[in-house]
Amino acid sequence: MILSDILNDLHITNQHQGTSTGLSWLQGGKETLSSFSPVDGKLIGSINTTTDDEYNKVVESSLHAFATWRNWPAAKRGDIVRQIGNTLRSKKSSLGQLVSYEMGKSLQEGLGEVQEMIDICDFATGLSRQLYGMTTQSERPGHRMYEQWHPLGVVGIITAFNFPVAVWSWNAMIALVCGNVCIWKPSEKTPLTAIACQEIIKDVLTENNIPEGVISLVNGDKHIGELMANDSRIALVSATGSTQMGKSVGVAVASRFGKSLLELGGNNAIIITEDADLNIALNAAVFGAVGTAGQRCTTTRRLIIHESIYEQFKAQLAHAYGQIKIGNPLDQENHMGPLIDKAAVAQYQHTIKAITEQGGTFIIEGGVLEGLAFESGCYVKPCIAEVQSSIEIAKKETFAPILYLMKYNTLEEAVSIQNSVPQGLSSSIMTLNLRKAEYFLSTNGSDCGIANVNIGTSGAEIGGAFGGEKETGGGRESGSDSWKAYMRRQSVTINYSNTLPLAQGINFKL
Ligand code: UN1
Repeated sequence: MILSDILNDLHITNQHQGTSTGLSWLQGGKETLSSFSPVDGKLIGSINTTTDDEYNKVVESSLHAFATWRNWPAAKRGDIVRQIGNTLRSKKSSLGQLVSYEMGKSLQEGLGEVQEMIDICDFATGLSRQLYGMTTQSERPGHRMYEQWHPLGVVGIITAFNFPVAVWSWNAMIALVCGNVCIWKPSEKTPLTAIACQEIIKDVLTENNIPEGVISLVNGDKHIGELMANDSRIALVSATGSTQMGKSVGVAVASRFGKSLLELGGNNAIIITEDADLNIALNAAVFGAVGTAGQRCTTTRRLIIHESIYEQFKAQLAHAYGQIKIGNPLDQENHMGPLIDKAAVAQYQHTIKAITEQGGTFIIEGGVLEGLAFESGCYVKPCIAEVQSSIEIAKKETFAPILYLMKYNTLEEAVSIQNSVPQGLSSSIMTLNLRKAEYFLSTNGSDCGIANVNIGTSGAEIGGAFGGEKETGGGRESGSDSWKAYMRRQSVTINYSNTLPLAQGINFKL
């Protein structure tokens, strides 16, 4: 990878403005944000962060753009999203490499993330010719009732470092075809991939004479996120990140009667039954636990294994962990790259200590890797601990490759262990037994937003509604009818008779 070639292809420099109202880049304040790669610790570039003044300019320009954009036919808006998808196709390699270098995920996963963006563009383009409302029967003669959907206005999108580009696109592409305008606040840990995305769309916007302010970017720390959460000009705030962050955003938005869409922490488990295909279970567990170095909200954190196959599976897992290659994620030989930064490493170490203190036993030890290849200080070993399902630390989400093994006897017990955590994002069962699979999917089964059979907990396709229950926040993004979160519903009743009958048979005469 030659960084300068990639930055050139993406039209970004290593000294870039960090605020855009769609077509123009604003000056930025004195504060700069530097992006260091967790891969080698090197500075990739610095940007000027958004000032409060600029933030206001961006919101004003968004409101202005909304007045025009909402009147574009949805299919025409879809055509813009189609063009964005095509540009992403041509930039997939460069953007995928930059994602991998700035965030630290493997190149395959970096490319996969850009593919996820392309997929959502296709989905949103098709959706732009749908956005269906329903009709219903009126109780009154000569009346027609139906539902229609209108855009909300300005949609604020706050994203996390772990999916620095895809999660923004799930929100933005759907919001756009629905007729909204978007303001994106990316993670301060991955500002350059965000700038690259803004540059990619800028070309499409310019070529199509799109009003300034349809897709904007603001950059900075949590202060900018707080401005958005408290700003009544922003109709919907869609936030992805920790439960703690989501709680403060959710409360602030609710206190001004705004809408929020929260996609927060997960603590995802795979139940491995005695009649599972153990090869599938093994691959799913390893990818789920070490993929993205354990930094997906869908990462597999807990394996709940039937006691009759527990020892056998444990041995297979330990053997598989022995094969994992850790190192520069751009080298396709490696399975796992670094954690995002040293604070994440400290959190990983803290959790390892807590596991031992709370009675867990490591079957694969963790530790921070040292040496020339790991000089960023962000590389850690994926580890596995055997624990009692009730220990406190296993109920928390640590964004790191730490996997807990737990034993169960009955399926009811396994499901109850799975559901015993505060989070409710993704879940999975490995079984070739139809009854067990259906029990897991029944009302008595998994309480998560995502429930998979013979698939791991991560790697969802964009076509389903993505999100989870409980402390995961309850929001749904990307596929299915998630678009409804980006629109307001209007119930319409039309009287085409020549009298005015009242509902509920009320008699009112003048
Ligand atoms: C996230 O970690 O915030 O299902 C999103 C998955 C990916 C998205 C993860 N498609 O693992």
